Amino acid sequence: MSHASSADQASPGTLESVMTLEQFILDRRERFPQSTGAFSRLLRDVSVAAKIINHNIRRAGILDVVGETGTVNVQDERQKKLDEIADRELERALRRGGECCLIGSEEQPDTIPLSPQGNFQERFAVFFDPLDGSSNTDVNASVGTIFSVYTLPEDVDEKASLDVTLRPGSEQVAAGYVAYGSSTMFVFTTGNGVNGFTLDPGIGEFLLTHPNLQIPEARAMYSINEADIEDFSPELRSFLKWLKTKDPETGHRIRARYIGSFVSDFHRNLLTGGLYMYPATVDHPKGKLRLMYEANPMAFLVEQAGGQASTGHQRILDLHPDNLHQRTPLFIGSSPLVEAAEAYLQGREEDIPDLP
Ligand code: P6P
Repeated sequence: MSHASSADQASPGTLESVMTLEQFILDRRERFPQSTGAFSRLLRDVSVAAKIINHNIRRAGILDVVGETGTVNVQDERQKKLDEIADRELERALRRGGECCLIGSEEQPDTIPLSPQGNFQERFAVFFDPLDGSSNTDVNASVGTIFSVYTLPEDVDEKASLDVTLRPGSEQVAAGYVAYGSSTMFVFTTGNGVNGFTLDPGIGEFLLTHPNLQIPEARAMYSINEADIEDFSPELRSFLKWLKTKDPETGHRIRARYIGSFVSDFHRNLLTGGLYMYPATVDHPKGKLRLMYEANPMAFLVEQAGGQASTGHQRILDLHPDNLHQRTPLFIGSSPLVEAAEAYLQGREEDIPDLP
């Protein structure tokens, strides 16, 4: 086996030994062999917005960006100043980049057609939750950005209307999130696995730190708001009882972690193994998470990482969207845990698995 000379071996942690997000995307252009680089530029545009959003979040207490705007969004949720900033920066970056024909945002009532510049070989629609869990910003807890990318049919004009883009999550060409936690991470997939990049604030670059992420099948963590337990069905309560059972052999018992930010809970479960649940409740009879820009992108990611995402009765990526802001019940994470939840919720006692 040949050994690289010491001159070739970069010392660990130096720039020579890591790859930037842009280098990674350019190296992976085989995903779109006919690409004019438009897809690479689209992901670059999202990463630029992520850096600007990160800049604002990290100074929230210093800049006048905490608190509420005094307005409510289309979800009838009180908007945070950082919600508005994140929404504005994503729209600006995608409009300025010129690769995106249409955006759909949690903060906007309808999709917004962006007039494309120049000659397009691919046309992209991007759906996003600009700042998931934004109520956490006032208390210095983690938040995130989620995005979902579709290509538009060739024959659609640049003022694409919404119905052209409302397609099942299985037709996404890319999806990802930014987790603004103890560090800032950009995690995405184009259907060829999941890769994670950590922002080095010193050089302003996302560096590859988590290549080819696969979700462990461990019953490590579960995330659900158990304040709603009186709303849960008997089947869901039976599942939660099973989930919390101490393993008689190892003495292991699953841990509860619920941050109030889907991105943060999802990201931790992706690394440790676990399950995030937001079922139908009295306040949210169709679930709380939005299909187009929360459940679908994370379902694409988790399947690429070897996990599953379900309504409890159906695969998330198979759902046919009716509207931009529709909600769905969501069980997402390690496959054995999602399958066990489905078995309980569907009354299939015979399929209840052994404790993983
Ligand atoms: P609850 C944030 O608003 C969010 O959509 C998710 O990020 C989070 O997991 C959930 O709602 C929290 O909702 O009802 O438990 O406060």
